[in-house]
Amino acid sequence: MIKVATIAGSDASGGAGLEADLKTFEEYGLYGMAAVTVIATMDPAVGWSHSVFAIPEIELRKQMETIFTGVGVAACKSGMLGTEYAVEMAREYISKNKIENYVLDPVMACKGANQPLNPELNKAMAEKLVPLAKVVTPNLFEAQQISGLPSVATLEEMEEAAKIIVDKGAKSVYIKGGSKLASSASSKKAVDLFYDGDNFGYIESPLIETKWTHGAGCTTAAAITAGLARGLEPKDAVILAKQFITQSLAASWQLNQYVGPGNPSSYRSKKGLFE
Ligand code: PXL
Repeated sequence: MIKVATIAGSDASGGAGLEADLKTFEEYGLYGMAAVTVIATMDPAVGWSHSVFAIPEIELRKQMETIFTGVGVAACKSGMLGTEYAVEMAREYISKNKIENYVLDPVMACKGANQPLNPELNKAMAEKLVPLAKVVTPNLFEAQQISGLPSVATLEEMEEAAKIIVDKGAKSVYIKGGSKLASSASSKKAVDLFYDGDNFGYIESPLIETKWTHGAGCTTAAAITAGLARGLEPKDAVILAKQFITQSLAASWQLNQYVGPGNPSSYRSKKGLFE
């Protein structure tokens, strides 16, 4: 059995965070483990407003020991880290254990949750984790934050940001323009950019018009991690992940009046995956 891990927050509502990661790992036929960094909860009495509770450092370290020292992994990803000690600990365990297949999903805020940004934490991720990553998976906002560019909203700006992120030490970067890219509404395409320091590759899919996209970023990064664990090259892992998330969003559904996730089991049931 191929073992993989996520270092991420728990989303009590199940669509994002480590719950999305573990569901995705399962679809790829892998054995998934999780180090929980924070617990995110949503208050039904207050319009689904989010709270984030950080797991204390000592408990996080015990989970990292369990996973990285006690078991070992073929690949891992990080998602919402929430504290500077979680960033530092991810750096420590990924470098100490020489994890080559590390995917950094630089989660900076939940979709729709009016969470304050934490510039110090974002800076720590850029400095300590970007250099260790085989693939970094920012959306446009996160690409702008990591690159320091004033704006990342066009294909040209995505290329510029991608170069800066690879210059910071990442082996490759996958910037998700998705539905947010200025041109996507008119072109009806979700366009992303992959860059490995040599070539720019545009990865496109039909734009899936759905409101129910909760967990799409987490699922995409988990699918890339799983592809790497399965021995795919980064670009191939990204191309498969794009197909996986597109199918997942095509099968998205409404969970309650506030939110709806994709359906990560849809790709395998329709197209098969590593059978
Ligand atoms: O989608 C970003 C995200 C990541 N991780 C956790 C979350 C969310 C958004 O809800 O709850 C734990």
